[in-house]
Amino acid sequence: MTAMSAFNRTTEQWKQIDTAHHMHPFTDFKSLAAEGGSRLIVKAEGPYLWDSEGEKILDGMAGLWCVNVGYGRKELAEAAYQQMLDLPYYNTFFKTTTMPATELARKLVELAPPGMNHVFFAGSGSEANDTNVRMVRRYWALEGQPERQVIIGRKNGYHGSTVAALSLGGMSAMHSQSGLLPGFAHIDPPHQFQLGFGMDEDEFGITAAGWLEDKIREIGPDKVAAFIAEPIQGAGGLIYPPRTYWAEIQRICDKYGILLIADEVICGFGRTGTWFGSFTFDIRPDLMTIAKGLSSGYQPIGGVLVGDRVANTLIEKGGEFYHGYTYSGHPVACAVALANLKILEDEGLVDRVGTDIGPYFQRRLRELSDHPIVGEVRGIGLIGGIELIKDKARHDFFPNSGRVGTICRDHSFRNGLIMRAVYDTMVLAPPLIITHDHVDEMMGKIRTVLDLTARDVGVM
Ligand code: PXG
Repeated sequence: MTAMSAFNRTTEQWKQIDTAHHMHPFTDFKSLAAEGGSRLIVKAEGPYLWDSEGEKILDGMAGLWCVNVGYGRKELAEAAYQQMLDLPYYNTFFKTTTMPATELARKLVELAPPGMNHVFFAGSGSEANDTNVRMVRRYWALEGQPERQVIIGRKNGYHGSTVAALSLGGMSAMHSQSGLLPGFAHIDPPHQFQLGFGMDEDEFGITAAGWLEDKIREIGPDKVAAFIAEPIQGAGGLIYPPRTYWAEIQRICDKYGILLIADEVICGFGRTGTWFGSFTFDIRPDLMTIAKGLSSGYQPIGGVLVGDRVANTLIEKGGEFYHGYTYSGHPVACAVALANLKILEDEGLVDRVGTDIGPYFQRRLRELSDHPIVGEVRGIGLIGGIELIKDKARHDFFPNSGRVGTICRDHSFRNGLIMRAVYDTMVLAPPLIITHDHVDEMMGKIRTVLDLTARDVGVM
């Protein structure tokens, strides 16, 4: 029995209604309908999902990179229930606050890198990145340099789907449909396997970071407001930074005085084996975007952790900041986020990713490197990518990037494992609670799926 059992519909009926009325995100509506609609997911426990046909699926993506504490956590349901009884909603706009929002702000500051002492809450990662754009431009206006407008991001960077967030991001397909806003620029990501193959890693890291300096010079340093990047580029294909990359990016940002925004929406809350990707890669951001793992996806919530440089200016010189969302600091979302952070701490889940399950997952993942269709395996902690390639020896990629990735993803779904395909890179970001046995189960399935894919496309 689930809460929805009362509707007493067949899977077919659910699918028909869904196809008739529900426009899904990032979906070709017509071809989804032609395929008979979506798979209906009905329940979940730990790292597993079940569909309406009773099929059990290992969720290698923690939902959408977010269910860090795994499914079925009663503590989170109870936190929501109790907060809904006490105070289901109140805003934080007009000289009012709530206990969950206040305590969550305090807790986040405790976890954040030193010098980040404030939080601005939003409802999602996209909204939080809109907040970043507003804050960065306001900061420079208050500092007497209003011409500093341009924010530089990276090609294939993903920062969300609102118009400002897609402009920060570097997804050309999104730009072409929705209109890239003026005042945004993009540099290539540090994707060594594609852009610097055969080069010394340290040298490539410096070269790739240098693309930021080139872009700053091209635009004019007095016009550049900020640089935004994910510590590890997630939705853009699991692009793992070379060792020297982040230190050099940091040096360039410092040299030109531009603000550095670390988008921690995927890397935050334990994914890389520390609380934030900024710790893993020794980044000193001025602003950090958070969402996803903040509540493990149990409630929609995001935010910006604001460093002292920006906060002091906004507070001391800014007057009223005309910005906020109805659900900024939503008490139920904040209560659930607090309960989620408590689980991460009490169960030592972040340390476990750093010292136990993360290294095991990475070691097992790298064993797949010997497979003929696997070009490169990369990642850290519980985030990993497997880039598929047509001919390893000749470093030949598949034509029509994304076609083979999709074949592989479909095989994976059919074999009871959710993997995400980004172009021809297979991506994994499982819940942080997975065990060694789960990892073994996952690797067994992946090998089967790689074999099937390789056979389909003539690599084996
Ligand atoms: N920043 C990053 C780094 C993200 O990965 C966002 C911001 C936006 O967050 P919201 O909460 O507005 O979605 C994201 C979201 C995918 C996929 O297919 C990835 C995301 C969202 C949807 C799909 O990999 N990341």
